[in-house]
Amino acid sequence: TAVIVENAGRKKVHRHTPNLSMAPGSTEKLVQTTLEAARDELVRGLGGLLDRAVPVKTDPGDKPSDGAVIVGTRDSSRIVRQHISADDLTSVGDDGYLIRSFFRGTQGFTVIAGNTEVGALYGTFAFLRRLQTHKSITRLDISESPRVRHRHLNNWETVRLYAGNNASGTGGLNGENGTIFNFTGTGESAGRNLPVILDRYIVAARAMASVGMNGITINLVNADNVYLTPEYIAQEAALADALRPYGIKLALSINYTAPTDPRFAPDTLTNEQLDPHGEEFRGWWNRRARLLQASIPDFTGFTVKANSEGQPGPQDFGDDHGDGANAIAAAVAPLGMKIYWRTFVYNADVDEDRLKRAYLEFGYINDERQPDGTRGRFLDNVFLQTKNGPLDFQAREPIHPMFGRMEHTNQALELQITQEYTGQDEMLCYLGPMWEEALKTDTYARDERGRLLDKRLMGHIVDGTAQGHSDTAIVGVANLGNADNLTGHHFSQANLFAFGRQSWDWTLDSADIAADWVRMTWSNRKNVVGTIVKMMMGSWEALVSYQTPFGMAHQFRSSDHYGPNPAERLARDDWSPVYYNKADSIGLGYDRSSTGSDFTAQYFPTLAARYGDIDTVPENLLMWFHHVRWDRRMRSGRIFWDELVYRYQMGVQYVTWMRLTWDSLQPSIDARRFSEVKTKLTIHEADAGDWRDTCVNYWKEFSGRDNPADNGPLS
Ligand code: GCW
Repeated sequence: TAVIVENAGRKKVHRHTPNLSMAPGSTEKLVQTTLEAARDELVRGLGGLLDRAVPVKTDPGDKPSDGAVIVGTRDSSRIVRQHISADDLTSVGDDGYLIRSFFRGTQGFTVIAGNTEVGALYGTFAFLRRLQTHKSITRLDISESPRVRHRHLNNWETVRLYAGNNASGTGGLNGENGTIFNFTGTGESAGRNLPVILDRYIVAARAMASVGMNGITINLVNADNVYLTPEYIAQEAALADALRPYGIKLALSINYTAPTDPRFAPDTLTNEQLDPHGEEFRGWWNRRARLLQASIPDFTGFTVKANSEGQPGPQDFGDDHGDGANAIAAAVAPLGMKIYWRTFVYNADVDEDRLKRAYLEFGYINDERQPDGTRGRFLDNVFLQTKNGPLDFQAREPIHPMFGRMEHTNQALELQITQEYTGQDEMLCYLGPMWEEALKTDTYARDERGRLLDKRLMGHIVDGTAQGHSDTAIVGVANLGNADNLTGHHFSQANLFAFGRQSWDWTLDSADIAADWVRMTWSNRKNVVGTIVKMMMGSWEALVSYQTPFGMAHQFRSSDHYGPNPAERLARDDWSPVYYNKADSIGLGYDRSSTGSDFTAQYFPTLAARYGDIDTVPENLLMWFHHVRWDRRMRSGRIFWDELVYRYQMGVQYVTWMRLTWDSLQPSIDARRFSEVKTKLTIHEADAGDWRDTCVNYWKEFSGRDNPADNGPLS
């Protein structure tokens, strides 16, 4: 075996931070070109997997040696030019790759080729993944390209960490797994702040590239303007330089009223000058964007949370989301940048039902007829970024009704990888099946003449094939932190991995993804793979069962979004668990059918009818759409109350089973990670029990019923 990479360092990527350097004592290496990164991955990966040193050749001579692996583009590599036609390569697009086996007599070699160097890097990782997961690497004829163009992380990171506070930063969401990028370098990390590059930035970049992610918005959506100051831009440029070889481009979250921040003096605007149609506002954003582009030439644009949860926005000045988004988009369009405008809005004046508000604030802008006869007011370089469900990353939600309804607008899907509402870094919860369920949900979308679309799963809407969009995006709220394993809980890595794979190809099976991950992370032994995959595949449904069964939503205590507090009443109705559970002596759940808020009418007719009728709504979404009588007969034959209690108990029992099952794996798992996961599972089991007991005891006050007889003792 040899690794052959011709001209790996030929096209030096221009660095904008002349003294870019790794922190002292680093084990990672800074590479300058993507082909250097691919070469290093092969050397490291093959060397480790085959347990022997693998030589690198830059000039293969006439014939590649037996077992050689050649990586490149037609431009960089003579062997690629000789073996892969331009047409074949063109068919996989910018980010795709081909992996092909070639034979000469008894000798063979493998060519990994991309149209671009990044494509070749993705192919390299895919090849290593095959090897690592014990799939065949002979007779390969693989052709792959992503279904979605922009596969980004949103890194909810604050300048300061709000330890333990869920609402403001990643501190609470990731538990002890604190902030990944180090801008301020105080205390222990003094001298280790950007522009110094820490190992973990490169590790994260490699992890992201290994599953095809190609962008990251580095700061929290409740944006601090400091990220737009020259001091920070210099640091961001260093980060961009370090991540660039891995195909990862930077973006920033911004605050709509940043132009009025005195920190930018003398370049500041007054409130009156924030008019989105005026030159001042657009000029300001254009100047900031140019400043960014001067240091980060491939800077991709801005993520905006506006008029949401106290963030300022165009509505504060009598303008709407279309005016605001288009103003900033127009300002940055000449620079090739995009705006990811979030639709996570829920202004209480819009409607009594929080779930209806986003569509009411955005839908009409999509429908609006334009002077040139076309429809949809949002500019082409605007993405509306929408969470998978209509509420807020609950463990099970119906799909957001805006998917399919925004046909004249570019839409980005936002998923939450960090487990804010799914156990944070304490609970083992594999989210692949949740995303698969959402992406493969039939929207029953129709065209303007009322005909059902052929391709109409949520994934088809997102990948553009349903309604003919060429610019497409999936964004994941990241769970990266400063823990050695990047994610805190070892099993949270699986969610980062799955996000990458599913944003590349949403049609993948989440169980297959889990199996790959287990093989790459824990072991290739059949019984270990089978056992861990089984644990993972049921873990999300178990969490749904002990937290929010049958479509119960948002019963989290407000202090940390981790534990339960179904009785909580907060200043805002729509933050209060009681608003969602609507517990009374009759039953439980929120009537959103035509007899209630009529939220169901926002779905296309087939889904609206299905969800709106208590007899046809899937039971796992029951309480999202209906107030369910305690004595309602469920499909199992049990009454709702009994089934509900049973479901809570089942969820907890699954966690007990996971804990015992993990114990049985001790001989096959290294001691450190075994005990770290074991500790987490013990906490997980206790906290799942707390969810069951707190919720069931509270519901009892309304149902007046006791534990069902066949349910065994609840503690
Ligand atoms: O899930 C909620 C979180 C907030 C977050 C908000 C959002 C950063 O509790 O912390 O704000 O969603 O998506 O904007």
